[in-house]
Amino acid sequence: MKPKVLIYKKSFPQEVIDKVLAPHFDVFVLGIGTPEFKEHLKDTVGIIGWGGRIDRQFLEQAPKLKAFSTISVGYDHCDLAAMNELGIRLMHTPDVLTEAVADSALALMLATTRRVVELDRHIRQGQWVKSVSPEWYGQNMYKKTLGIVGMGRIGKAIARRAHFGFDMNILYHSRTAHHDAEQETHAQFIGLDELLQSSDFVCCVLPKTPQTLHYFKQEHFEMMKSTAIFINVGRGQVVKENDLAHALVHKTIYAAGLDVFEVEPLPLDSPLLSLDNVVLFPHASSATVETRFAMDEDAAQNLVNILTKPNTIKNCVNPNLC
Ligand code: 8YV
Repeated sequence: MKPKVLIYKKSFPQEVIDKVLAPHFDVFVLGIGTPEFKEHLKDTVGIIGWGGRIDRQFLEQAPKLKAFSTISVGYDHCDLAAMNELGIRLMHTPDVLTEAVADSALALMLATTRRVVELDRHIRQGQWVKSVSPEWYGQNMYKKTLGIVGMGRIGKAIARRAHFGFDMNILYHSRTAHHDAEQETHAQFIGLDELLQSSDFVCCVLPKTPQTLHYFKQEHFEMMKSTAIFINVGRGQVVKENDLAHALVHKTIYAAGLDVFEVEPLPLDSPLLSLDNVVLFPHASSATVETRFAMDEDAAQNLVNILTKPNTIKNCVNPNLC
């Protein structure tokens, strides 16, 4: 019998299981809340999946667990302190989704500034009865200023698209300066207030951490231009969503394009749902056929590496345990 690995993603590709995992492990694909999953937790050495709350209570049900491999770059659903204490290595997939998420940020920028979804709705409702008049005009994206908050891999990929594709002026705010982005896209490192006041698009790519919780609130939306557009492809809890909805209702800012929300799936009583100047995406920035396959494959390979090769640090969130 080989060591046991659990996967709690129903659509996980069988070919990845066969090729990457099966030579080393007995693999079980099960729903995370099911009694069978709970039973298998008792002797599993590795888990692959995304979502749920991977907290101390969950981890303590898996006394043999050596590694958890999340199918994501973000790991805010995992209790890292508990994992460190229990000696469980946490693996993630930071590289393979960068370009797909950057594409989504640009999609949300274009959709909001050119009002693509709103005008599509008008056509379907039979409101296109004469040539387009100024009430339906959008705003240019070409040569505008983009402020990126959180300049990691994804922020840099967004900057590249905006600079080379749309000749945009790039500003960024981050914990540290990124000279590579400054050289490549002429991005300028500035303070948050100045970024908010000067940008036509403000793009949030921040992860959720204790420091970024409700990072964007009313005072920040009030600093932005009334023509500015707010994009979020980071994490929903980084934004005080009620303050954002208030800013959109009162046209403090022009529009928002959101892939992530404080509560997901977005509750049906969210004020965002009744606003025309918001484009909503269901936490789907990495959701392309190619990227999701690459993430699944990466998560599987990460688990094999950490459990079979000593000193694996690539894609390990807590290399102190390797
Ligand atoms: C999700 C994401 O993980 O990688 C992240 O951090 O937010 C997304 O790519 C994905 O939806 C789940 O597989």
